Amino acid sequence: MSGGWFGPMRQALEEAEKGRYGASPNPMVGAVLLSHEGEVVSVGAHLRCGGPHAEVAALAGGAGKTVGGTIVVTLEPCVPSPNKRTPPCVDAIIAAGISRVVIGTRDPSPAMNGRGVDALKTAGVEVIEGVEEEACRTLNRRFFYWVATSRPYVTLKMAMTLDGKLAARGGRSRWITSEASRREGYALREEYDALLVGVNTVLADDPRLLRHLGLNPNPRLTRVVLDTSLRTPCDCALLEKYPEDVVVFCLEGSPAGRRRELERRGVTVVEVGDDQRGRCDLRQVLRRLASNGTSSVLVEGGGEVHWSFLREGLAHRVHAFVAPLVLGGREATPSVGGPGFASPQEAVRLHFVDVRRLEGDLVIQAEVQGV
Ligand code: AOF
Ligand code: ZN
Repeated sequence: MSGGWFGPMRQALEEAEKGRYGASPNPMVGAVLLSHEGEVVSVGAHLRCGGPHAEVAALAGGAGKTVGGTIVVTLEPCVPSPNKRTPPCVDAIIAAGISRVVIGTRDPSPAMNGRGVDALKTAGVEVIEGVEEEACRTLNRRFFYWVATSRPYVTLKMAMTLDGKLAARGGRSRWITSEASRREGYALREEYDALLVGVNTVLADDPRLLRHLGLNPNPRLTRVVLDTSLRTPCDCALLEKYPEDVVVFCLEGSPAGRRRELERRGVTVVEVGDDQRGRCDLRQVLRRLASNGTSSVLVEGGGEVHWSFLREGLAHRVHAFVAPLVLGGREATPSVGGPGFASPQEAVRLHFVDVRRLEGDLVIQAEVQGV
């Protein structure tokens, strides 16, 4: 029976993609409205957090043709809840006289899970579940992970030479990869809620860590520095624009004077415990970010930070740009530093999900196994 809903659900999934840059930390959701006769009447997507939900957008486009119709939606429609920014979709669906709702996957949020389905059934609406469920869950893997663990989904972005170096001996890294690769790297910034670097990257590269492409309706995002002893300079490029979006994590007992200086610039300074190796405890860092609405983090170096995330099992994906260059040098910065593992058996295992050529570079996307 659910086979007949495959086509409209694929269309709803395509619609959902329109929210890729704006929906977060809400999930991406798409909806297709079919008339009583089974014709596609309208479609809708959740384009930006705070904006109309996919079902409401689809219903708005089908005014006058909703009675007795079917709405096909990638995620279970929402019910009233105290923290919501918009009115519940279930009410809008019932008020529009829809007689059937086809759902890709349930909403994992405790406030929603199963309640949308129950409310619709109670109102006499037919509910069909689990159409293209895997694809609907994969689409929002970050949202599902964030809801399940109260930690953000983490991707490591690396721009390296063929011999795995992020920078030459002496620290220079501009530019290793092609312009097209750098542009794809910038596009990633539009998709994640937060960017994160180690203080050594701030000191070596002086990055601004801004969104440059305008793909996301929100030009601002959380920018995070891991800085155990508060060495972030107040005159760094990172603090030139939107310093109030910057969060610096340091160890307890960091210099109070430095803390005050940064806070005067508008920066949020957060003390966390140490990870028993003298660095900030990443679990505390991630929990704190998640509780402030950060569902995904893009880590942009350096090698020591990459190592910490991988060793702790807190990185989920690697997006690597590999340039056809060899820098060599045992002092050049490796893409993953730290002490390393003692044997291949201990190595972090990944699975290549996409490998592409891009203007002379290779782009490799890999998922970390077992996290
Ligand atoms: C839907 N359709 O298109 C989306 C849903 O703050 P609000 O009002 O935007 O509600 C956010 C919650 O609604 C979000 O956490 C998730 O549980 C659900 N998202 N639900 O029926 C949509 N984006
Ligand atoms: Zn909704």
